[in-house]
Amino acid sequence: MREPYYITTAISYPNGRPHIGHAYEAIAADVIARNRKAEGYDVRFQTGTDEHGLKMMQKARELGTTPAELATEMSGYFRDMCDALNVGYDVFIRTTEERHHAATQELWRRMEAKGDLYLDRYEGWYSVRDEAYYDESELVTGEDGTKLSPQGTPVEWTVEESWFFRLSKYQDKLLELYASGDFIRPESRRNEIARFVEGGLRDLSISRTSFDWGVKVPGSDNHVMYVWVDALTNYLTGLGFPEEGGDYARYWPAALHLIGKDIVRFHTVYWPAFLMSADLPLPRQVFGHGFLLNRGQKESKSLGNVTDPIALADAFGVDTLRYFFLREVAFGQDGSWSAEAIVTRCNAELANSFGNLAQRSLSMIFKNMGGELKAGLEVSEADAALFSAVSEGIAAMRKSFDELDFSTGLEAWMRAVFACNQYVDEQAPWALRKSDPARMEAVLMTLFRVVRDLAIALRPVVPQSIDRLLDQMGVASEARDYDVLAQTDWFETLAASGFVVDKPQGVFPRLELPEEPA
Ligand code: ME8
Repeated sequence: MREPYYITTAISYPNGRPHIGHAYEAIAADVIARNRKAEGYDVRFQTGTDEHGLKMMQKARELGTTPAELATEMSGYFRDMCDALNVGYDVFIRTTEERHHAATQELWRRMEAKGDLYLDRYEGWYSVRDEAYYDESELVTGEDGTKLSPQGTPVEWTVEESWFFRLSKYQDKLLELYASGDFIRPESRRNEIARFVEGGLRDLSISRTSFDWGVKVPGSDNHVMYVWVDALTNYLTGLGFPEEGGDYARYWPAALHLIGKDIVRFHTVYWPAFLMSADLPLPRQVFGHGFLLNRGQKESKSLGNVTDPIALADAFGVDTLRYFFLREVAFGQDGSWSAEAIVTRCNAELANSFGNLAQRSLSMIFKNMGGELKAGLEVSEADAALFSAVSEGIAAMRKSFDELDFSTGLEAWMRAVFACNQYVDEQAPWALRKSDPARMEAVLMTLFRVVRDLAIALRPVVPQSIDRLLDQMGVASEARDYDVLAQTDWFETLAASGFVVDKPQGVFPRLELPEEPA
């Protein structure tokens, strides 16, 4: 039986259309999911929208609509974005779904039964924008002298009756959790959170009476739950919780919550504490990725540099964008994108290096061998050296991908591609056509084999392009996972099947920089 692997993204606020940061996170999660599938895991991949809370109410009011209508409209755009970017989630959850209310209320009841909830009054600095209360000591002073949250958003002194969660009770258990393994990654974020928790935890206000757009508190109808209690529970809802069999039994605890750096605290302090309180198993890892910047700047309406990720994919190609994000950004750190950087990177690596290697190899097989594959040819020292260079490169790549270090992994993959291109130049099969046709065939068959392996290794990143290439190479669609890399007789079997390479179609076109709008 295949091992389960449950991966989730954050659920996005549908108070506007998806931006490039949402696309980045969805793509990274999709690559992880596809990589795990190719490794043989039984993957479950969930994403969705976080539809409650004050922020949604305020936005709806501003637009003259209801939060429910706003959520429905915008949530559709998030789904469209996933479709457009080839993000193959299994479950798209909306927190306004009835089953989610039921799951969240059940979690609440379990925390209450544990004695971890109590009613009190809350006073504090509240940021509407962040939907969070902050400690006086955490506030910063804005340019005009006003108090701001650590994220730089305005805060207001707020007083209300509220349910509290005994977060303080979990301080030691949380610190043990951080120390015991790699629950929080990357390392820098783990240290940051551990320092925060060591500083002492205050009980957390987890209900609101000031508005009603949320999940009702069981037994306290005038309270709705703090949006983060409800939001975090989405990871359970999508598995059918509180039903304890079925998908929940199969996939919980999650292998990975992939989220951005700004919400690490919610996922690594509050969430495990809620789960400990409810006696539920904890997710195995939370990874806080960095932010994607536009030429080094945060995208914002006021700067007028907000980019629609679907338009970007239309301009450059979905796979180009996917490759660029993972190759260019050291995963975990912030990264920057620009049209020039996308074009330069992808032309150099996808079009000129790998695309050209595949295209040249298949073209020569088509032209010089009538497209026929030949098995059983003599393997020279140079061929053997190339096979090892490629399999080592792919092994290094897979190891880095397992560690979610995509840029290093793709660098290892590129080195293997370079080794192949160097081999082509040195062996010069075009010159062997007349002088030593048997050797030319051996060279081209070596290339055919390494191109298949490099293609399979890259498939989670650029699935559509690689599938088009593998189709042209006669590689069966069910033989595209990593287990085939270890097979020794696939090539003989394919050659014996009578498969013939047709005139190849390049799959990684060279890109041009779009004209600057006048
Ligand atoms: O935080 N670059 O929703 P959200 C990369 N609803 N990632 C970015 C980014 C950027 N420029 N901007 C945002 C929420 N993100 C909550 C989550 S989860 C139970 C609830 C990331 O729509 C951000 O870090 O503001 C988060 O992981 C995701 O996009 C959704 O952000």
